[in-house]
Amino acid sequence: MNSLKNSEIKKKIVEKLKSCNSVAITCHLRPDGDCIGSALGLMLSLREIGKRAEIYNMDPTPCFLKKLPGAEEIKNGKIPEGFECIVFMETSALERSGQENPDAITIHIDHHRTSEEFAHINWIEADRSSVGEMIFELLLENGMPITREIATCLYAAIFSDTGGFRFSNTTPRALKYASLLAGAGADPSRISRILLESHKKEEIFLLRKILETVRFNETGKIIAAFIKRKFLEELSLSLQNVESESIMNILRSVEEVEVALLFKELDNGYRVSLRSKDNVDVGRIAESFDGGGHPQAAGFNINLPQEEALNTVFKRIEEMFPWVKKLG
Ligand SMILES: [Mn+2]
Repeated sequence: MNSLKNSEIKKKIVEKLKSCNSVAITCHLRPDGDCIGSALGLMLSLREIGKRAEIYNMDPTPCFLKKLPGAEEIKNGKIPEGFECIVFMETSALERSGQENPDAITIHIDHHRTSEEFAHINWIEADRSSVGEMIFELLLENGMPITREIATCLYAAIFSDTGGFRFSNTTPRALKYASLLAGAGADPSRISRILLESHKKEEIFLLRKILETVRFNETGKIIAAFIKRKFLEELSLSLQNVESESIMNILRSVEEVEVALLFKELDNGYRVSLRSKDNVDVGRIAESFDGGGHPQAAGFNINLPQEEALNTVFKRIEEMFPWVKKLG
């Protein structure tokens, strides 16, 4: 029944997009590869059919994603008036876009299970690997253009949210779509170089500093590391330009580890990113701290000094998932 409903929603979305002359797309705050790639893919496809399509994000595009086709055209700031339709790309809630409630037809496309149906049309499917997969399906099923550039952006989106086809959301469907996108001109080797091998020299020195902060809980099943502001200052780096996914992957790569935590120091407290290996639902942990996310990837803010923050989060995870406290 749900899939029938979803296919009707998809039809409605395409009808709406086709009936509007101008479409603005906006991503969630701290945009990642999935929402940027998806927004670009949709923008470029709409332009192919003669629409005025633009992306307006409140937060800047991370450096490594600027190499994706069309990324140089992403605008920073509020969506100006005059767009007939606005697409919210995996923003979960209106607030997570940083935008104000617009006077336009709104569409919300997301794969977060805690997503709110705040738009006129909401297409939310929590079992999707990425919104990249959803946008590809939307274009494919409706005969919308999928050029080499569009395929590149959507492949990058799926690649990004599946951790390079390694996480448990790497479903047969995600792989099938990636294969179709490669067939449409996306270059897997080039895209993985863009997404995984675009580090600046300074980031290697930053990694050395971060690894010196590594801590484990007693059983070694939780690993945590810190990005302190002074590290960034010493290397003239800014947090938004640090590609932290590869740091998370290094933390996650320890055999016993079930949950990896990265504490990024803010003006007040820390932004905590969580990654898991299937057995711990980190989305639930983040929700318990008023954050959000997926079972494998989530985040929240905590306003406590370093040690207190670390102990509070360790304790919460051990309370919610008591087996994490047991050895073996
Ligand atoms: Mn996503």
